[in-house]
Amino acid sequence: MPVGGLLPLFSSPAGSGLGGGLGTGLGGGRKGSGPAAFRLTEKFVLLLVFSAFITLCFGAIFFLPDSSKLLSGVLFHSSPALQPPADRKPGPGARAEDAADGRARRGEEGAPGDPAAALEDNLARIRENHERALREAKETLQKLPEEIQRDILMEKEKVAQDQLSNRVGFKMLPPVDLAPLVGAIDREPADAAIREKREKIKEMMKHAWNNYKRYAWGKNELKPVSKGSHSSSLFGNIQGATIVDALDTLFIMKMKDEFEEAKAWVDENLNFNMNAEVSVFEVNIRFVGGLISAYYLSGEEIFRKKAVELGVKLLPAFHTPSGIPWALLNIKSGIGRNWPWASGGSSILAEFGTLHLEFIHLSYLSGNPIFADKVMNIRTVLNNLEKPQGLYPNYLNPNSGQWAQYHVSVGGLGDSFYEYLLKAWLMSDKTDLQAKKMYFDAIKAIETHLIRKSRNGLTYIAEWKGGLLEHKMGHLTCFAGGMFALGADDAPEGLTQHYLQLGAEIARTCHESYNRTFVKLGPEAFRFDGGVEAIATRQNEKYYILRPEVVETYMYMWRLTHDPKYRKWAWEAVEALEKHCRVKGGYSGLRDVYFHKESYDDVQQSFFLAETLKYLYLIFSDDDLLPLEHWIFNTEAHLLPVLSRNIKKVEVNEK
Ligand code: DMJ
Repeated sequence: MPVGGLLPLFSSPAGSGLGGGLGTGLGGGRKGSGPAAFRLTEKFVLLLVFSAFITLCFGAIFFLPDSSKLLSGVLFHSSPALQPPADRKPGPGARAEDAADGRARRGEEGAPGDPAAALEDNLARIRENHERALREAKETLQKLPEEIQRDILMEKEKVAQDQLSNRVGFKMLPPVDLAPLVGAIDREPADAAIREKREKIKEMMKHAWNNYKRYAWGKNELKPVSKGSHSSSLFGNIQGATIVDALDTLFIMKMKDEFEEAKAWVDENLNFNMNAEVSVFEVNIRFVGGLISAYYLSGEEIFRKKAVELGVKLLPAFHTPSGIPWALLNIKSGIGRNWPWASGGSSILAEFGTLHLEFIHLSYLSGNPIFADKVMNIRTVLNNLEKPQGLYPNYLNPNSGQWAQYHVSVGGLGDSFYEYLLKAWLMSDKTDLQAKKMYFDAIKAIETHLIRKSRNGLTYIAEWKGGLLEHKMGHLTCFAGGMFALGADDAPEGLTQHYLQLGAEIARTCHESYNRTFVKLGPEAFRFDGGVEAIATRQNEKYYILRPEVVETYMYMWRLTHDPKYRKWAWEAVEALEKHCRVKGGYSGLRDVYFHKESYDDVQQSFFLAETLKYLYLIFSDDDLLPLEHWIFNTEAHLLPVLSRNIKKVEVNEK
């Protein structure tokens, strides 16, 4: 900077001192001639030396790049070890902001260029840095070496994931081999009576879809009685749950126009760029699962692109010390947390244990192993943990990586974790031996500790609380009949028949829970105590919300045994739905299945279209529609093809 540029800073209004002297000297010519007087050239040299000296001093304070260190060393006697780490050092932009911020907090104006204010700002910033460094050093000293290492790893991973989010979805996704997909489109069943029943179920789908379209298009769900839209907080602000959940059902029912309008909506409106806190589990099973399924069935790229985009959004949920994901995630900020009611802020087995199938496919579809790595880490954590009596408790603390409350359930909070162990084995073309072992070990422990027979011979699955049994079975638990039967073929030690039989017994119990109600649809939970069997005794357990688990088990039992009673029971459910849940504006859940007059809950759940109607349709279809050896149903009945061992599973894009 030129010297002249600095001089005005030091001029004195009185005309005295250097500035004044200079003015006098320069303008006044040779006035003084005594020994104390200087000649003009001497004055000029003196002036130059003096101004150079002043410039140097101020330069040291304000303009040298790292003068803060100098000052802090002098003023605060700081040791180099307590300086903020290099990567935390604020950049030039941050300096200006810090200074301005310091000014604001002190309530000063501080015009730019005012040296006193600048010095003040510098000192404030130095003080702040110093205090922060002290704080951080203190925190670091209190941490164990493993914790420090873990923090570094988490930080590194966050950077890697940020890079990934910027990459995936904007680059070409790798080619996918859709050739082995069989049975996505079928022929009409030969039997006319069956064909007619199947047509009826398709008509139910049309009724549900058309009313959703009429009254709630683009929103999450339909209110069929009040004819409006319903939105659950599970999806944050993400919209269109019914559309995405229904896609594959529309496809297999050959509702082509409806599928096309759903696809167009996804293309134009399905949006994940929003400030929304979502349930990672629900968004995964319905949206990621629905999109992947639609992609494999139709081959339309838009579905794959959206699935991968959403998968990337969910990745920050895994930023926990153990890698066990949070239940809730803000998909904009990437901040996660757990349900406040879940045993001291624990993650829930059925939630973090129900990501595996979709995430394995996301890796395959994106060519990036990060998704598979995340769920394989969950697997490793669970496999390494000590299990009480071989059982998996429902709550796990993501910070400590340890179990919380010992509550075990094959219904809500636990259910689909077991389902995904079995299906991971099947979806891997039976190469994932770890999943197989964990599944069969788990169901062995469940059979020993949770499965009981009622006095009149109904087999049920109770809940286990720290060793004590609660003799209650949820509607959700009824899926387990299908699961036992589906895994039976690969059971160890000649147990195939045993597990098939167990599946049949659970199907029978769940059918009884339907049969013992007024509407012939089952309650949310039923009990085997106080002299009752398969009946809900508490008012808050008497509702039915169009859930699929019972017909899901009928579907597997039908496919695996062809026992006609499963078609009969499925048809009973169809008739009950038509009689009691169908309203002009769609299908509604019921508040009390024992009550002689319908009391509607006024919600048409998206899983009614994704699951209940799909399973019913399959029961009245031939087995060549979606053969079980080729397709895996995720827990929302979305279709994931078996990843044949001939497919090279995950190839990294960037190689
Ligand atoms: C569905 O969203 C899924 O089946 C989930 O696994 C459990 N609950 C509902 C249906 O009841």
